[in-house]
Amino acid sequence: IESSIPQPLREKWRKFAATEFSTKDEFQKEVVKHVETTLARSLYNCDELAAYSGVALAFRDRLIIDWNKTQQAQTFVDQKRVYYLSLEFLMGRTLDNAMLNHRMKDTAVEGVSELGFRMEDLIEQEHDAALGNGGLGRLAACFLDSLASLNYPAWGYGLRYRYGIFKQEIIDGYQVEVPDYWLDFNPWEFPRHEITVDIMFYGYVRKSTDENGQTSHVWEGGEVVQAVAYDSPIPGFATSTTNNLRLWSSKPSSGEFDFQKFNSGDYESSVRDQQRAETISAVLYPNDNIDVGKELRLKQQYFWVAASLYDIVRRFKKSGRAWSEFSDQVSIQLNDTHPTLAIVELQRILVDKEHLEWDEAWNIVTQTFGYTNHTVLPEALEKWSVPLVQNLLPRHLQIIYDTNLFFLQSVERRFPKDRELLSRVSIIEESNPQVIRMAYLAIIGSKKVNGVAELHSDLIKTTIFKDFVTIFGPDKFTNVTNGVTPRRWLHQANPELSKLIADKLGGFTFLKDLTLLNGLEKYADDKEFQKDWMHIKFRNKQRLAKYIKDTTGIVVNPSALFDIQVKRIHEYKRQQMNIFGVISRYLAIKKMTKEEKKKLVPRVSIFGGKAAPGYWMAKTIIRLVTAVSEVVNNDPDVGDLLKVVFIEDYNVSKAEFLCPASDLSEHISTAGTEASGTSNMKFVLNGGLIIGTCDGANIEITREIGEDRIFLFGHLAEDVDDLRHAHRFGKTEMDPALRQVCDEIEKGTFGDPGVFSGLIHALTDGGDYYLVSDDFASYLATHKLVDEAFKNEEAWAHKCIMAVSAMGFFTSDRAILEYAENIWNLEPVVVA
Ligand code: BZD
Repeated sequence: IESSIPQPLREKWRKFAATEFSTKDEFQKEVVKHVETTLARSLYNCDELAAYSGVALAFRDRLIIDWNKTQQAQTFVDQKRVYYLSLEFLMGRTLDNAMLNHRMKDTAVEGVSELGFRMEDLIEQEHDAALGNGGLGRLAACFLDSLASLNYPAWGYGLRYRYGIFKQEIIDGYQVEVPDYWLDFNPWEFPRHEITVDIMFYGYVRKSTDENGQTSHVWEGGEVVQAVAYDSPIPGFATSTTNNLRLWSSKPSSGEFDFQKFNSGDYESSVRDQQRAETISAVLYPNDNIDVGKELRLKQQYFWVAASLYDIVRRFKKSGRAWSEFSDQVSIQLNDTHPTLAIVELQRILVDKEHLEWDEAWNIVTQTFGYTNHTVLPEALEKWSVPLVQNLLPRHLQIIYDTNLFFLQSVERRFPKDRELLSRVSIIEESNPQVIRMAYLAIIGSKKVNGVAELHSDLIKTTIFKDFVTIFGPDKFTNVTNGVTPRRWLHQANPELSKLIADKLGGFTFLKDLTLLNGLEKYADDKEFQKDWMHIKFRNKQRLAKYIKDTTGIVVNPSALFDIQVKRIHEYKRQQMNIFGVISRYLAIKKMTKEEKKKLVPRVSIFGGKAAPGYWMAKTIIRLVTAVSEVVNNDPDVGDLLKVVFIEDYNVSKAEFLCPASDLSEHISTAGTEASGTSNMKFVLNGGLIIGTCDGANIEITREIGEDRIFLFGHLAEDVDDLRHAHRFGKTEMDPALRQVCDEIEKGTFGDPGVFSGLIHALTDGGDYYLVSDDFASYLATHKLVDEAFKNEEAWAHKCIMAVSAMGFFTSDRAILEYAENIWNLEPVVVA
């Protein structure tokens, strides 16, 4: 308030308020101004990077104007805001999205072309913001887009990693990790050096008693690190609403960086202190769906959570409301268990700092949080060792113990004498050392818990969280099926298809109401439309073929069936089954007569994805793919009938040209293991069909688009336990086709078989945990059906069009509306 301009002077300010460019000329003027002044370059010295920067800065100015307006409007109406806490935001590039959301891309394209540049080339200059691993991080990014597009008052909170997910290089067929330093030039972020929070670690807890005899806990004597805010504007599509993504960066707190040491010449130790502080936000952990339990990761979690909560509470306190109104003003969504400490931290603030009674505080806490679960895989469920937490966050451990005590007491009252139940639901697992089950803490501290697809939400209720359904009742547990933003994943990634659809539907309104796609149904039989449709697919495939040629030297035929599996490499996602299937096809081709070959549909099998650096099996899968590609692509018996490609460094901007270029994509996880999957949605939305298991969102996709427009195969989730049991205790024979594949690998057809022995072992003595052998026959048979179907281009086009027309459900707008209505109780704020 003190920093605002006095009332009588404001007219002057308003007179000179910044304005948005709206014509090509105004846009060009802005670009040239930024190149010449902000960048201090000139028309004699303007390469593509400088031109990109000029364009980005011109659009950034527009975003900022809307961003300021939005923040003022949201503060003025003083309604509830939602805060999305996520350790990952996999944003990808910003410029193209900003131009499209502002509906100014055509103007800008023309504008830069007159200045001597091609927009495609400028867009390519931008580094991906890759602060995430995979689906969970990308979901957070899609949700931010939808929140802004639907005018919801929402902030994202995360960490500003200096290094995002590593860059993947393939060297001699193996993955090599290279650091991703992305902050060299990032026009989209604003350092807020004045917005800082001091965060404490370690130390001890002292009990103090005040004059009224009230005791309270004081946590002190620890090490302090400073959090600095960096803000990025998040524009909505065709609206002024521009929300904020606030990422925290760590540095030594002003008291901590020891000037004494520096002054006395002990530079090294003073620099070490600085580095220790900066390490917290230095690097994104590159593991998805595996919990490693490192102290630095816990530090990251607390650092980010504590800074965010301090900020949220500070904003609430400015409103001058009573604490009882906190959860009317604030909803906090926990993206997986990574921010679960926020529950403990809010309780600590309310009890230790604001001196509320425990129960009153706990009521506020449990009305504020929602928890989204993204996995049932036991190895991915976070557990922190008690001694680790005791040392790093001694007061938080006390609060966790008290929370657990009160919770177990209430369970005991309702289910007397059920010791088993108590030990099953305790937040503390009695292992050695004891560990804290973060998911249990998240459930107990939240109002609602949701899974991310129907099957997944059912599974968590009947398996890992079953006891909590008994205790809290079924209404606490709900489903919000994931979605993807059609702005980035259709309009931006596939502009020609978006335009074709808009021509039929009478404009681009479908981008904001995706159910309008059902208007395409009536054109599914239209031969002209089918031709246009397939022609766009062909051009997208040509573009990918060119990329493959340029980056790998492999020549692929754009008329072949493009079969794509791109996602993190994981045994449960079964890329191994895919490459075994490719080998099987290769062996079949080797035996074919000329006549048989003529009838075969040519295929290009495309793989892409990163393996966690410590995940040896995943790395071996990559090595097998590259080994098979070397053999198959150079075998003259095969020619165009089969090509195998591994796309290096799969990321968001590569997904943007891969999704539009698939005929078939693979979503083939062992049933019951993939919580939802979101690339399945992106591929279908872009007019590709999918081969998949009855898992995650595949099931709902099938329900929406119809069974004959998807290639489903394999066992069901309900069969999995029995099948695993049979592998462990019975005598199971390996599927004969898979046996042949293994024999071929062991013969050395793809190089030293020792390299792949782990993969073979997993199928045999390893008990085939992911049921590759059980599903293999049905997988191969289904691929045969795909081949047959692809031969009839009209029927194929019909399927694709019908599928797209039924994809309206899978927009992230629908998901966000469900969160807003069923979990957050959030109303939009329209910005004038
Ligand atoms: O979340 C993914 C699931 O595996 C997908 O099925 C689902 O569609 C998406 C979105 O809900 N989970 C992840 O991506 N998980 C991680 O990346 C992750 C990262 C760190 C620690 C644990 C998991």
